[in-house]
Amino acid sequence: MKLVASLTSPYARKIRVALAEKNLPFELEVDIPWLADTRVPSYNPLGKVPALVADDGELWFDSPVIAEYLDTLAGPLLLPADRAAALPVRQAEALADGITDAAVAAFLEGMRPAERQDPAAIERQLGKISRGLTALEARVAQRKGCAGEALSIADIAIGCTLGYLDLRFAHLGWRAAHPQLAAWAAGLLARPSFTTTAPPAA
Ligand SMILES: N[C@@H](CCC(=O)N[C@@H](CS)C(=O)NCC(=O)O)C(=O)O
Repeated sequence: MKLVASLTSPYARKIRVALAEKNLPFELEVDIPWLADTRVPSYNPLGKVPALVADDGELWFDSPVIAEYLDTLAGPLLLPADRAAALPVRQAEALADGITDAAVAAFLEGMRPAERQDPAAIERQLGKISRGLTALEARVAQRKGCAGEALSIADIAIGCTLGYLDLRFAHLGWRAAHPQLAAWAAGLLARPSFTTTAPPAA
């Protein structure tokens, strides 16, 4: 199978970590969807990474769907097979992905020429990040859908969100504001699946 990904995408990193944790072989095609010559739209009509080409030729996109597909293959399950048990994991994953969405939106707004930036739009996204991290910290403390004994897709999503904040928003100092989350994440981010997929320096 082939994964189409950029090396800085936190969503693509989710899948690279998941593939490593499941020990599934794959070919990595690096493609930056913002470049004029990108081939990403030929894999995903939405033009976003990650996209996965399965061995049977089926195309999968959106990281939660790809992760679910990987669970049909081999390796430790990232999502409980029982649908009710999977719900809190899905919720924690959505929370982490939502923080990533806000961070990406704030980063992109901040990349616009200064005179075209909307400071209120950036503040709005920063509010989502701050509230989201508080909610994540509570979930980790309660082991609600994440931070359990087995690594889940929610744990992976949280790690990738925090890694993206380190990459683009280190100045926000999320560790100082959320020490319990930081203490738990230290072990997570030290796993080989995370250290080998760390984004290149910004
Ligand atoms: N919900 C999607 C988000 C994917 C996404 O937004 N990827 C970004 C890279 S970080 C992208 O490809 N953006 C290109 C674009 O929006 O045109 C997922 O979880 O896979």
